[in-house]
Amino acid sequence: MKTRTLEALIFDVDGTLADTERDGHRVAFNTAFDEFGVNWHWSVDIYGELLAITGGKERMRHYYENYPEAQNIFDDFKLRLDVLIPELHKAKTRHYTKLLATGAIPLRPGVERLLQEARARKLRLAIATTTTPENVTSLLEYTLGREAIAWFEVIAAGDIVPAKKPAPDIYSYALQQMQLDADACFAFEDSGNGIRSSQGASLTTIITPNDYTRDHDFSGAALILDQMGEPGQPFNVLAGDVYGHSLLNYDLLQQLHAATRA
Ligand code: XBP
Ligand code: MG
Repeated sequence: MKTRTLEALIFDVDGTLADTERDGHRVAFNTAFDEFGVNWHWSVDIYGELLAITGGKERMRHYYENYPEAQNIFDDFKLRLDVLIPELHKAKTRHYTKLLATGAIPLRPGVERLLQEARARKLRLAIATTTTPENVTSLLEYTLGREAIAWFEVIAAGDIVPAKKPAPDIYSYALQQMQLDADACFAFEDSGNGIRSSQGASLTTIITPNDYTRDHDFSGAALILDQMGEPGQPFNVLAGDVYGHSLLNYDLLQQLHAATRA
């Protein structure tokens, strides 16, 4: 029997805090390809396939190595792949953060409400994501305000660990930085790779899937909700017990945590 109280919430970013992939990352990749004269274009459907590979640099290399149409590219690119992929990725990050600054990508329903409530109830907050650190700080700045970056005592992101999700390393890193055991925390994820990572670090995980991830395997999730819910916009429960609640709030988290300890 575990005895810990709930102390911290650890959030994935892309797909969980905001729907960033289709209209954010994908668009920024395509703009970077255009900027570099690379004749690649990632459609909504192709990008959905490519999301199986986490990390933008890894995703571009995977595309180059596995999609026949990606080979139809200038020779210099093939010779300088190891240099050009990081350069393309830097440009992509520039385009992505510029896009975030326009306010084009809002937080998903209930995210700000839950973060504010967690802060008021003195839960500790952290982030565990494969995306580049400045993408995280930009998203927080342009949705919640610059001061919100400091709400998170750890922002574990990008290349800080060599093995990206689905490896557990990024969650293990966040736990280690916070000096917390997994059973004092919940993880929040939206994808199959994400839950494999969080579960690999022994974290109880709550899933809010999106259009790209709704058919993923979420076996072992504590709860699957279509979204976190707002007053007047309750969540739909896809799996798990919500103890009569209609919003993902502090009380529901406490009840869930007590149930997972029993
Ligand atoms: C997010 C990702 C990221 C972004 C792109 O996965 O896979 O790679 O799509 O970010 P998760 P970068 O939500 O599971 O963390 O281009 O900055 O790598
Ligand atoms: Mg995600």
